[in-house]
Amino acid sequence: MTSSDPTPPSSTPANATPALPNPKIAMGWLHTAKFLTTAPELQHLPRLDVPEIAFVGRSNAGKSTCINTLTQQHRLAFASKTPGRTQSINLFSLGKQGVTDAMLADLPGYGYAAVPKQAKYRWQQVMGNYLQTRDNLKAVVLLCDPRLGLTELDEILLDVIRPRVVEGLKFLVLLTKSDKLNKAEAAKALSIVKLQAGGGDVKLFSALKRQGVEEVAQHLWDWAHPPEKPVKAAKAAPVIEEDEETDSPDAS
Ligand SMILES: Nc1nc2c(ncn2[C@@H]2O[C@H](COP(=O)(O)OP(=O)(O)OP(=O)(O)O)[C@@H](O)[C@H]2O)c(=O)[nH]1
Ligand SMILES: [Mg+2]
Repeated sequence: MTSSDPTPPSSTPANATPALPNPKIAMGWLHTAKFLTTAPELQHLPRLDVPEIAFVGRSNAGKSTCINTLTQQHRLAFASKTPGRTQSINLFSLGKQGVTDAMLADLPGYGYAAVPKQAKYRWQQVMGNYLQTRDNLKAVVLLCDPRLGLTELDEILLDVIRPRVVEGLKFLVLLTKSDKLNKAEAAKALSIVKLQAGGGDVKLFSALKRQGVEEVAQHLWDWAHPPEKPVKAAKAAPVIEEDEETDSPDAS
């Protein structure tokens, strides 16, 4: 390409069609969600090889509601006014035509003061273990009530997953219940949490007003369906003439 060439450089091969965002496809795919299993401990979870996307955050942040909104199913995950409603890891399978190609994981929330110390400790262990060792974990969505911002427990969670984020784990912070904020409050919360999240992706989300729903759906789809890496063309083997006297294909 010369400096006068108006075509910008592209990493997409000329003959490949780049995947365009299509929230309808993403929403249709999310609607296929089905309850798979519930597990109180990591060792009770089935080992899976499809990408898993975990929803984590404080109790009452809106994780289960977010899953229900994204999957367009009212009662898939148990949502409740009472904090601590989700007590185990719940898995929901996704995939069209009965072919499972991803999982959503709804995790119990943390930080609810009324939970006995023993249970809190047990849960921290389960969650830490899950986030550090779940092999097929592909992405983490951290839900946070913007009126609280990222709390100390959220920061601890960020520390736990940081090494995996460095290795490619996808990560998104959702500021939930954004319908409870006016524009100025929302903009302020967004910029504060962006700073706290160290430049990570942060979005406003409201199940009530459906803010951010399609955008988040698209993220989930993209994480579960990364573009295939182009297969490098095999280097053509040098042709060796039959009567050529050489014992090395590289000899010239
Ligand atoms: N106004 C408003 N309320 C919401 C929204 N999302 C969730 N809520 C409410 O927040 C409360 C908690 O929601 P859940 O989805 O159960 O929260 P959770 O994070 O799953 O809670 P745990 O399972 O206890 O960890 C419920 O009363 C929801 O109706 C939202 O976008 N807007
Ligand atoms: Mg829940």
